[in-house]
Amino acid sequence: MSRTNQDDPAPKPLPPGQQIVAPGKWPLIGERKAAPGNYPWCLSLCESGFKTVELGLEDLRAMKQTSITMDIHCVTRWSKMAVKFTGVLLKDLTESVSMGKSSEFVSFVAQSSRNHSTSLPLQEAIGHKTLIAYSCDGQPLASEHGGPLRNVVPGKYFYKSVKWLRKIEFLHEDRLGFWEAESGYHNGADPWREERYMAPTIDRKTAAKLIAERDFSGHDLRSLDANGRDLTNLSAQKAALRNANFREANLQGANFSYANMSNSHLQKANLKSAHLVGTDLEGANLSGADLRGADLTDSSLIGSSFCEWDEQGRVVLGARIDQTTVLPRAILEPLTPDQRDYVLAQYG
Ligand SMILES: Nc1nc2c(c(=O)[nH]1)N[C@H]1C(S)=C(S)[C@@H](COP(=O)(O)O)O[C@H]1N2
Ligand SMILES: [Mo]
Repeated sequence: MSRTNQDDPAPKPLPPGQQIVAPGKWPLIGERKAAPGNYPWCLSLCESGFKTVELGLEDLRAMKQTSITMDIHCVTRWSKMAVKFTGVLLKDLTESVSMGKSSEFVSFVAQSSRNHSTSLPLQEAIGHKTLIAYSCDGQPLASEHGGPLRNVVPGKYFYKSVKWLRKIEFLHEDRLGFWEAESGYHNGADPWREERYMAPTIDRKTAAKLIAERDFSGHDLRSLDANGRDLTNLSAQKAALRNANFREANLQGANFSYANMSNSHLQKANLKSAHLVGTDLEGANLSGADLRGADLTDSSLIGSSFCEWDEQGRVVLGARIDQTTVLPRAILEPLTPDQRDYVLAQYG
């Protein structure tokens, strides 16, 4: 069909597999606050062979100021469109302190108790208009969202944007960031190419053994492929199962308490009477899963899906949920409105 009405606003482009958060919502992801440290805030710029430069917030405010309106895309499938950040472009910053010329990579380091950081090739970071931001939508950046200072990288998953930015290091060789090293997040982070995860880390033999024993508890099995497997009564407490594929698997009575199942694929899985207590299900797809008798108390559901619709808005794949499914109202709050409405409708 051709577009005839010239006044129609162009549809907002959303990368594949993302869903837009409810208006006014901005989920809090990862760390909630900075580690204790020295104030007033300062930003260190380091490059081997050069003297470290320390800049206060006032120094940054005195530099050329730029505002960028960008879309936030979290790897766990939520997007927040058109957020305006204000600060100093990495390009302008490197020029004003004459740093970075002899380096290929840049690492953004947070003031965080786990030494959180992320990195990018320097030219890519500059090309993407990376901004060292101190304000958001005209207000000082809120501390839970990284205030007083964070970097933001338009056109990359949001894990490339570090909260409580304390240090920028210019490097000859790349140094993987926290999520990239700890959780297998893809170092490229291109949302249009769905660069969410690196390849699986476990070898096939180990995976086959654990599947046969039906005991995943405490193991790191990210990106595991268990498509269609019979894993009745599986024991998987506290397992790391990010991006695991459980499509159409039999998981009846399985125990996933406090497991990390973010971005896992659970379409049409049999989850009858499964324990999903305290489970991280952020970005997980539970469309068409059988959740009768399942307990999802205290699970985290930011960016999760329970239903898929066709273009006409008809349900094509909906989770089976009834009075025996334990899904406290409060945990449904971070779902998109259409997902929440679907779930609530199942309770009648
Ligand atoms: N210091 C720090 N920065 C971080 C993280 C974190 O855990 N600690 N998480 C990253 C991830 S995965 C995302 S999606 C965004 C979340 O930012 P928000 O909490 O402001 O939404 O911060 C990124 N930067
Ligand atoms: Mo994220």
